Amino acid sequence: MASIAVCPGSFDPVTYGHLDIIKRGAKVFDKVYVAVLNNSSKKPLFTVEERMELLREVTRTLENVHVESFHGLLVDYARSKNATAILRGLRAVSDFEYEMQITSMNRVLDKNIETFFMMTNSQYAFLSSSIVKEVAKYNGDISELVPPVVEAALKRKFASMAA
Ligand code: COD
Repeated sequence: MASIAVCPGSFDPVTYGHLDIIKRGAKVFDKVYVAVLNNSSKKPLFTVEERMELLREVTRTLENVHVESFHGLLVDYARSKNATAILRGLRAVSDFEYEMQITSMNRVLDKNIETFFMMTNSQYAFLSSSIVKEVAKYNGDISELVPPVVEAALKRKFASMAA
């Protein structure tokens, strides 16, 4: 039976930290669905379509990685893909409490879906989409934090907001 994992997140936008987890996950699982949360209660910088497009561009060479969006419960989406694993990244102790909460909740909702954590590559331990947006907003150098296509999209987004 093929091992199928879902790697869920907001990805607003995708960073080298996310990409590191996705690439490593793609070596472990037969198929990885990168699933962008479509949640109208949040106010993201990029639309779901824009976030998916950026993810597709940066994962283009990974044949077993598929980018989709989902709404509602993650476990329902995972079941719809026949996934038995949820893949998450862990940066620091500060991530732990939140991750423990959602992992425990998901386990209550579906005990057949296991969550797997990968420690971030130490060079990306400080990296988050929020920090990237903050630096990009004030024209700081983000070239080591996000792929070039994401850097360009951020520049365009902030330029259009300033216009
Ligand atoms: N290095 C390594 N990993 C990283 C880095 C980094 N620098 N930055 C982020 N990551 C990892 C995160 O730990 C995460 O695993 C993944 O990349 C995505 O990150 P984000 O920040 O985009 O994702 P979140 O935390 O916003 O995702 C939240 C979910 C979408 C998983 C959650 O809200 C959800 O499941 N919602 C659906 C509703 C539901 O089912 N609720 C019940 C369970 S609470």
